[in-house]
Amino acid sequence: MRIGIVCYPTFGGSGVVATELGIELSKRGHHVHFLTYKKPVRLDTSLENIHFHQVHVPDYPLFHYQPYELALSSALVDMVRLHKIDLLHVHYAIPHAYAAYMAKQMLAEYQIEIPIVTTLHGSDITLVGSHPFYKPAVTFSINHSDVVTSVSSSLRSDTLDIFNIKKDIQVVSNFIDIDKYETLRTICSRDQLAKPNERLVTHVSNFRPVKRVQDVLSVFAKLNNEVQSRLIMVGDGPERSSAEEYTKELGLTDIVDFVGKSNNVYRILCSSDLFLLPSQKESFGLAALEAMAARTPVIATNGGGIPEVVEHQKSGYLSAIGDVDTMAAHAIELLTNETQLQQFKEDAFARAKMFDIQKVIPLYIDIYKKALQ
Ligand code: GMT
Repeated sequence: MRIGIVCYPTFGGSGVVATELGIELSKRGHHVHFLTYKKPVRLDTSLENIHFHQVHVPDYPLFHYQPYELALSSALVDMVRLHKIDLLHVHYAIPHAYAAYMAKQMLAEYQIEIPIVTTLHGSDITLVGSHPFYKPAVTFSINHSDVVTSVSSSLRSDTLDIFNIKKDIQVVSNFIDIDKYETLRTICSRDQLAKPNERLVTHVSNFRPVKRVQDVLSVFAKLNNEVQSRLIMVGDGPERSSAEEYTKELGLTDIVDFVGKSNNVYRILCSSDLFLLPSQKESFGLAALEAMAARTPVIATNGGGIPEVVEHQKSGYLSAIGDVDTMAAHAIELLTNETQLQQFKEDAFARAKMFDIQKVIPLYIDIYKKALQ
């Protein structure tokens, strides 16, 4: 098949999922054409069967907002015609499903019928798409996709609750390349990250308000009162400077490292004893799954799709949003009992294996085949 993938090229989970999906499809002989405004961070364009096309939005001073959807839908038309694309898979409804719908209409003028598969990722539904300014367009684009998938059951029910959806939504969960994690394990080294007597705790996110990064620091402060630890904060975003300020207020600057965005998260995760994800909302929590694939148990909140990934009291612990005392108590319990910690690490890995890419890709291939019929 010749598959066009539209996604965000940034470090966010939806872009990562789209990229990993495209790479795996290319390994299986499909031609995958990525169309985004920048090369996706995890995409190696030298790989066989992988193609990257960039959306350019010319700047024109009349426009207060440059029309990205227009440029994207035009680029989709060109890409589909030139490369004889069979199917478009768009990740994140806004504005990708909308632009794909427009492209589909334009392509019909050339007697080209192109199926659109839309994957909903979370914030496109629960945080952004539900805003009254976007809601009619998002509802329309979902209803006019040929196939709609969501990354968790929780996101599926949120979508059905928030929008007037007339389409079936299939749950295809996010995934992880377990083999890659197992290979990387052989080069895992903790020495430069923490001292031998420190427990290593990690948080990875885009530092948006929904991630509640202050809770990460509050939990860590309470943990560190009992267990000598170090926290690595990976990522960047709007809450980073306030988090750094809060770190100073807590007097933790020597043991909290803000390392910014990283292409090498695995190096940190594989050495970590614990991963913190106290988000207000997660449709899935890909960051938690990546931690678990690196054998790191997770302390997270119990809302959204997280319970579909992390099993409470097995691969981690789940608590109510903002309940930093309970999260800290769980962290202390786990990090003061080596036998239990090792068991949680094994259980986290066993759970992650259930989301192996090899199990999930056939589901997408099946969806593509049905859409093409
Ligand atoms: O807000 C983010 O974390 C980024 C966002 C994205 O689009 O990349 O993440 C969403 O999609 C991820 C991949 O499917 C999910 O793992 C995240 O849980 C989801 N974020 C939210 O629902 C807030």
